Amino acid sequence: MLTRIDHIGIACFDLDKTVEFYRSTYGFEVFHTEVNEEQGVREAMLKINETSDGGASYLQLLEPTREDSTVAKWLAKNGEGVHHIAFGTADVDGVAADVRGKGVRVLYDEPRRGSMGSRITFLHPKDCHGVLTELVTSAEPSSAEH
Ligand code: V0V
Ligand code: CO
Repeated sequence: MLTRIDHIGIACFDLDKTVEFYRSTYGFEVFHTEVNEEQGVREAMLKINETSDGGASYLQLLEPTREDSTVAKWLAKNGEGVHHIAFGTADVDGVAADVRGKGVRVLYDEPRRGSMGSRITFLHPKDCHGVLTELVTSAEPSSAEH
């Protein structure tokens, strides 16, 4: 079961400038930053609100770390903007299996490492009415790295 919008992923050319825009315009502060080499991104998570399932919702600002990354390719084609949405679930394996059974392409055989120690997978945008969709199970609070 999906219980929240975990984050909205926004692709940008310059992470520091984009972080500053969200801080000065709306007052959102950076909750967490990290580099995910496997995904080819440097990211900043801005926490929007905590949710009733014990999780939270974020904006995820993404800057590519290499030319051949998915985000670099997307930016070259589209420019900056909303890149993906991510739904939170306590059971990413179960939801992935369920949607796969409904004919949606799940991009990874097994969930991979996401932000803050989460486990993530993606659904192909062409099977989701044009929206790159991510499924996220957050790390237990004790194992999250801040
Ligand atoms: C591509 N397409 C998209 C899209 N990316 N449509 C909507 N939203 C996107 N973000 C469309 C594209 O316009 C093409 O449509 C078609 O899909 C094939 O795209 P492509 O440019 O040829 O690119 P591919 O096929 O090489 O790669 C597309 C996929 C790739 C979705 C397979 O981006 C991928 O593996 N994404 C998952 C990983 C990822 O995005 N990581 C970065 C975030 P037309 O032109 O043929 O009609 S990392 C993250 O979120 C983390 C770490 C986290 O949350 O913790
Ligand atoms: Co994401």
